[in-house]
Amino acid sequence: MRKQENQGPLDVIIVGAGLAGLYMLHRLGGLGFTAKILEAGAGVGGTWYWNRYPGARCDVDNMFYSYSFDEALDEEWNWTERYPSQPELLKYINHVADRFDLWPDIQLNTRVVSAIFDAGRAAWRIGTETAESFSARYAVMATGCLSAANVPDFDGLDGFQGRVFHTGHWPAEEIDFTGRRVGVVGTGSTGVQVIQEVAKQADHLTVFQRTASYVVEAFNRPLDAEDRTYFKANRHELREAAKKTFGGFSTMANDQSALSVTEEDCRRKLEEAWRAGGITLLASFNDFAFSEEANMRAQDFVRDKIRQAVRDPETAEKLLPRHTIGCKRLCLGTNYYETYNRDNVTLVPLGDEGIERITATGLIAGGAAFDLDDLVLATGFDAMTGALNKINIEGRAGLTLRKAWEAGPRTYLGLMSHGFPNLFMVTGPGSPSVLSNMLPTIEHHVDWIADCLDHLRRNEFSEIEADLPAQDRWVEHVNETAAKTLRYSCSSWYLGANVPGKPRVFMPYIGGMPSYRETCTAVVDNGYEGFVLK
Ligand code: N01
Repeated sequence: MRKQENQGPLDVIIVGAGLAGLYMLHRLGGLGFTAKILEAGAGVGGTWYWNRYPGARCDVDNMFYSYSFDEALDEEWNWTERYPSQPELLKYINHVADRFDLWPDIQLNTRVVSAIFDAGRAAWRIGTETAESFSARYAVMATGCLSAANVPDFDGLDGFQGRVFHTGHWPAEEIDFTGRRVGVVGTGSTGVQVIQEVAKQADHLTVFQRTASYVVEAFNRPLDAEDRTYFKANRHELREAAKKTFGGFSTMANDQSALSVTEEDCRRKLEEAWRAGGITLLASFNDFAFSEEANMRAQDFVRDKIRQAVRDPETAEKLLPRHTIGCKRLCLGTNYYETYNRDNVTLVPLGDEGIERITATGLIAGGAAFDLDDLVLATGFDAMTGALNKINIEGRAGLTLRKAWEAGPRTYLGLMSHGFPNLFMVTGPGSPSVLSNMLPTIEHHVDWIADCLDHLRRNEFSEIEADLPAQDRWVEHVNETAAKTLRYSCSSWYLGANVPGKPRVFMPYIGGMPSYRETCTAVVDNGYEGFVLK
């Protein structure tokens, strides 16, 4: 193992070369800071590098899921589909790295395992899996909200003789399922995408479903020259309008209660939103997230869609979700429910005992044995805190982030955590992050951090830290805001409920992007209120 102290201290080490890390590097370069990205993967792209499973695509319209910081980039890039596929996104991200000459400051194949704060020098020492060591005054964790795979501890998994894939670590080479009996575990956003594709290839596909999901129709389509001309001519207005919405998505929300209209009118409006396609269905009315009665109207609407799509009534019944709609993230599909009309697809709802065990040749669930050649785990992520907690982060006086967050994450604005000076997070817990359109949200955080570092340098500060009382007030506000919604009524990854033993805390901030942006701006205008600058 190499043990190496790398070149002299840098201004900033960025961990992760996804959409956040790359833009951070670009901004810092523009400000004249010395910075370097350390990236575990063999390429850039983060989420879009690792999640290469068949069917992987973004479920946000490309116009709103692309960088907005550079006019020429927008002008020259031509998206080909409404929802970009993983290969197209990866090509775009590589193009960004080329176009802005980012490669010289990106070190690939470098997994960061530790980050230790040296209080005497007010600097971070970053250690890697191969015992390399880097030093920088600031560290920016651009490690992603959904990047630490959740691999359930299934009894017997190691003894399975077939192939096992986790969707979040999909191999780079093409995987052929022709003639094979494939089992997919998990029916969240990822499972839904992978199931639709594997069903077309496998000899037989068995889907093991713990919780039935609400899947809305994508209505994906190829884009033509007219679409592109429209977007390029109107992109500023479209993006500004999107920023004023709760999640930064394309649709202006309807500020009307679902209960203020007749059931028929409610259905008409939902049908209109359904036909438009996309996960903004629930923006059709303003109280789906707050009122169980209103929520039931949307639930019934989607359940009826499922009954219409699935020919076998018994299978349809098994596919009907029963939880609050929107409590778990809505999934996006293209004829997902119709997949269960195929002769080569079987749905197996899991009972309370779940998957009992994996055998050498398949698995046992509900007392029945299923023979499988391949097992695909679409079992999600240790979300929001997983990637950070995998790194041994030690702040002031040896305090570890794992210890500081053992009862759930504690941050100020999702940007910093008390006890960890000069360490920033991009879209950390306590920020809208995963409840919003990630790209504008990433740009917002990166701009905030870059401007902050510039401010510190201009004013000759060498240290910034979240103030404890300010952080406590923010955490309370984050919790109070979530408690007013129906988000505690299901077992979602937002609550950490998918990972055994994880504290049940609603991790993202659910106050909406517009008010969050205003708060971040006000904090700066008030001299970085709630932060201690030294
Ligand atoms: O993960 P998930 P995901 N035994 O946690 C099941 C984003 N995303 O990778 O619901 C059996 O949602 C689990 O069951 P349950 C998006 O934000 C975006 O699908 O916990 N089953 C569930 O069905 C999304 O929300 C895109 O009861 C087990 C599934 O596995 C987030 O990523 C595409 C199990 C996991 O679903 C995560 O989605 C894809 C066990 N032990 C994802 N453990 C875009 O298009 C878990 N499950 C942008």
